[in-house]
Amino acid sequence: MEKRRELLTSMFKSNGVNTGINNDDKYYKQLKIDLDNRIEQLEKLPAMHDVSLKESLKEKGIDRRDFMKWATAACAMLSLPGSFTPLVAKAAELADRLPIIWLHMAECTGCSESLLRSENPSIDSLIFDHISLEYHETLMTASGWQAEQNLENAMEKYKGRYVLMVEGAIPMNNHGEFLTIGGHGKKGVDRANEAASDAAAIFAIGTCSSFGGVQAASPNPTGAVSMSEATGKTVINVPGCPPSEKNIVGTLLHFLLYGTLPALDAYNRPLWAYKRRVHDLCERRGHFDAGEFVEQFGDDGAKEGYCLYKVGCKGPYTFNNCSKNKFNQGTSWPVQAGFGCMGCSEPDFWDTMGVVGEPLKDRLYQTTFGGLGADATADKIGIGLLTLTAVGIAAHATIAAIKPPKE
Ligand code: FSX
Ligand code: SF4
Ligand code: F3S
Repeated sequence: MEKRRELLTSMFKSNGVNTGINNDDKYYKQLKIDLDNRIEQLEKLPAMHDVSLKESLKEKGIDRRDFMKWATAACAMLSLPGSFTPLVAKAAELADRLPIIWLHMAECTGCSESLLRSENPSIDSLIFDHISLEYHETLMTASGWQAEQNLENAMEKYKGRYVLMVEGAIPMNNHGEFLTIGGHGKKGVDRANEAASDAAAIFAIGTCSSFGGVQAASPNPTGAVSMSEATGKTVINVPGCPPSEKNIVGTLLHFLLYGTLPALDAYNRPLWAYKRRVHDLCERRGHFDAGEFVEQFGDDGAKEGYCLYKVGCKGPYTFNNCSKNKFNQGTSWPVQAGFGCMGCSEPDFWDTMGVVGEPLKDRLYQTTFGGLGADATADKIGIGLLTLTAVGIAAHATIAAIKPPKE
């Protein structure tokens, strides 16, 4: 046990933030050496499960070929060259070497459901089964006092080495008493701070934990805030209401592989998942460019699969990889299902993205982003902060009427 402890501690020593953006051969050569070393270290740790990932995939009828196909896709998703596929596969197989504590705050549990609710278990959900999940309120069998005891034990046993994943926003009003958890009635804010103080890394899973989400929507009666605001810690945000299973498992895989924080955008979202707008890779984009829009749900344009901008799609303002990776094992995503993006991975989207089913178009949202407004923000972030190609929505004739924010 002591050996495991030492190894984990040395692995978690951050060697700086990996920028992940470098096409240089030398960079990838060095990266390969670093990741090989990291995998070697993980391999030395004792497995936490009796059944290996290979065995549990086999049991569910998933053969090696399918698994390697999945690893190839995961490799591309993490912006790694194809030659890293065996390393990604190995990291997934070693996922049970990393102790994870998963807390629920104020939320709907949709984030966990996103990962676990599929008719046939996906490779992503099987990997989630395979990780060393020391505590997860909705999945563990213990309840009441026993559950609380399990959490205390896990935090003590893996002090400084566990990964903390948090779902849900943290209510601060009434001294935090809008959320109490467990038999001892511990406040959510106290639990969050306690668990955060000894974590090796903190991931906010979902928009609620990342930015406050629906709980923090105006008038925010409970004073709900994000995990980073409640704890003052560096938190990697994996927003989406819910985020896709790919983004949740990808976040874990990235940490398994690198042991460091990923490259982040202005809102602490990993660039490998959130660097592009939903709009950039949308399958209806050709219709947007051609000015072919659904005017109302159920019309001929809807039957033709036209662009959903005029019926409220917020894809041009939203950074996420849904249009590329989709949900439920790549089955579908909101726009494919015929309903526009609601902007669910953006901060304060309930308050800033306007009416569901209506376009932002020339509406002005002066309260967001220092008064720039959401339209200006889409361009500013798209072109400026994240240096995307200059396909700002203002360039498109159909919405050229966007007005600058009023003084
Ligand atoms: Fe929030 Fe996650 Fe939305 Fe729900 O728990 S991001 S309300 S899908 O489930 O936190
Ligand atoms: Fe797709 Fe929405 Fe952009 Fe239209 S506005 S192309 S539906 S993301
Ligand atoms: Fe959310 Fe829009 Fe994707 S609503 S799930 S970011 S398509």
